[in-house]
Amino acid sequence: MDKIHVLGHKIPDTDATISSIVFTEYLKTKWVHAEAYKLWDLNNETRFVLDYAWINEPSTIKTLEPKSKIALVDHNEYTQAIDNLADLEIHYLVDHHKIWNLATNYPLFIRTEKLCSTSSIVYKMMREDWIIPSKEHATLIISAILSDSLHFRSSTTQQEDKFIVEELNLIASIPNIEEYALAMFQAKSDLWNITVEELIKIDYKEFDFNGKKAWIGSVETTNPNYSLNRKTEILEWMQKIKTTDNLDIILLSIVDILNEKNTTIVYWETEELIIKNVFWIDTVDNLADLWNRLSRKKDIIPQLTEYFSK
Ligand SMILES: [Mn+2]
Repeated sequence: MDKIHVLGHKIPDTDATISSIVFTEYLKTKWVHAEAYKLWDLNNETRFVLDYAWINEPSTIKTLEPKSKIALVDHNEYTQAIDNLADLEIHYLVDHHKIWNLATNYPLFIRTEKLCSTSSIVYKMMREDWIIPSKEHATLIISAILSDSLHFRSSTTQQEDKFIVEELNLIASIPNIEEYALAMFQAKSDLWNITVEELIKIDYKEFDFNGKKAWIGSVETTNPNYSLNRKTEILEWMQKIKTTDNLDIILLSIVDILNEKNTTIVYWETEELIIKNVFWIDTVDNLADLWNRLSRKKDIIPQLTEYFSK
């Protein structure tokens, strides 16, 4: 049987990586030949989590042979997927994002739910089939939930996600979830040796808003001032990226995890006007205070999508 390549999104984060690992395990219990891959290097938080759980990093691929069989986890948009997605056969999709431009010529398995992480959904599928995750995988799934929900701070968090963490910790036995989450966020905020370019590209996604090309970045951190103090250099890099990638919109949110506050760096007048029209918020010195809009997928993207569909 052909192998199913299980792929998370570009600029892999903790949930994309972990959902690809645990969904691969799920497929294996169904006697499906599957392997998880990542599309790029992992961030410090994901590395920390994999080390803690004693799990190896998936290997990296950039493209696959045409007609390769794949599973998409934690994304479904072309702009965020493996480069030659159009040449591949999508056999599975497990996700918790908006559905935008996915179309196939053949039947496939799709499962999406409004849970805070794709890993929560994979765990539900395991539970429905009476599959008990190993201690290592239970640790991973808890970590993905804590990461995507910013330890339940994000508006995407459901009661069900909290129950899943409690239930899985009977297996994982993480002594103190609060301390563990903080250690994860500190690993993610360990930015001292990275360049400004790496900083602004730490977690970005590209979107197509009705023909407008948008680049929406997010730096989730326990130390927002480190990024905000580099605003001038960041703006220079945003200008470069906007030109080279031919973008219509570029925004970078600095998300203060502990104080639950989003300060967004707004590149130029075009973006200022959008922020004003969409959120009724004025930009001062290239900074817009977006309050507690912590979640890109729920508090930013739907509003922008609606604005550009008019
Ligand atoms: Mn996710």
